[in-house]
Amino acid sequence: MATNRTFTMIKPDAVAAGHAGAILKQIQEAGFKIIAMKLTKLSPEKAGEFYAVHKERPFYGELVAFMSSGPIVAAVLEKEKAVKDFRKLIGATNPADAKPGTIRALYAKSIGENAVHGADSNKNAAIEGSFHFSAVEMVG
Ligand code: 3AN
Repeated sequence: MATNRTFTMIKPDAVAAGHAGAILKQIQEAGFKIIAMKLTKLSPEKAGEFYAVHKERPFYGELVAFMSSGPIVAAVLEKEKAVKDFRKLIGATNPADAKPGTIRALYAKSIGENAVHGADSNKNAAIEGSFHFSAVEMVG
């Protein structure tokens, strides 16, 4: 298949700072097609479930508290090599290491409050997309 899908969230820090529009513009200009999208707010339970893979990491509590602290924008994106190219577009987890011009270099405050999430594999993109959207909500 020539195109594939990835999953993203614009995190509470970036939504609260009013950067959602600029980030979506950058995502679209990089060639990603939005096939599902919503503004939503995760409960601590839902955020804990979403980040269950990080349960043993020292920052898990902080991550769950932050991700449930305010509205987020969740979206499924489609493009050739979507997962890989989106990780490139968002930049390194720590904004201090993110390349100039990447979304995290432009908008992230810290390694914890780092503006956007991007799925790290095709498998996780599918799991995370269906965590937030039903099949009929994906209109690509
Ligand atoms: P990425 O989001 O780049 O895939 P992961 O999967 O290592 O990075 O981490 C998931 C999320 O956990 C990050 N987006 C970030 O919000 C948070 N996080 C990662 N490392 C730290 C850390 N050392 N301290 C606080 N939060 C962290």
